[in-house]
Amino acid sequence: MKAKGLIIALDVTDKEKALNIAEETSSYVQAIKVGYPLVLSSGLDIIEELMSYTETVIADFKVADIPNTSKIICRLARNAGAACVIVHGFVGEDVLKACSEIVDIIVVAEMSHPGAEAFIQPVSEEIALLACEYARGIVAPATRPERITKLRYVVGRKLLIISPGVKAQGAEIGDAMRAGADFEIVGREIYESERPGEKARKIAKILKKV
Ligand code: BMP
Repeated sequence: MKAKGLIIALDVTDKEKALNIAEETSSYVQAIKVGYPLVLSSGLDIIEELMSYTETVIADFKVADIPNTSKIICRLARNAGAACVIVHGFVGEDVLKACSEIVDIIVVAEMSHPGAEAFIQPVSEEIALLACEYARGIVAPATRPERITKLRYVVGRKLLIISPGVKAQGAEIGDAMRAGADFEIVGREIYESERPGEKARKIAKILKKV
């Protein structure tokens, strides 16, 4: 994954639309993040199809099961072509270890929605510290830039920070990167736009300046 920039969250449920958006935005995004909406509607093979438009597909399966089941999920994603898999950190060290033996993982340290303040935020710094042992990166919330700065302090330069919550969830483009993130994840702002390619181009231009 190239050093910094934009990740598109391709949460559409129509395969043709997904492929069209991937093609239109391919010059401006460093990676495509796919999750349950697209994979459950189009099948796991969509990952390989998307690789015509990007080097890096991130499988956002927010894996949160026992080590054995988590491993099976990671293996399926890796064999389908995913460069890395997003795994929840709160499930503990044995799960992170098991998953990291199969594929590169990115660990959810803290989520971007308001409800995350109740249960995950109080332990997010511990999760980030644990991630340093097993992960390539963490997920941290663009909606709370001060938390990104704190989590960057915890992981140092060792891990990538990828950050969702931009526009549709309230953060402005560039907030997360200014606070210490490497990548901003943008979904609806791009895929619901009339011209996704043009929207991605504009966002990428702003992020480049940051
Ligand atoms: P949007 O820009 O449409 O809000 O999309 C954000 C994407 O990031 C979605 O795929 C969502 O599932 C994901 N995400 C998030 O919004 N907050 C988190 O804390 C973790 C996520 O993976």
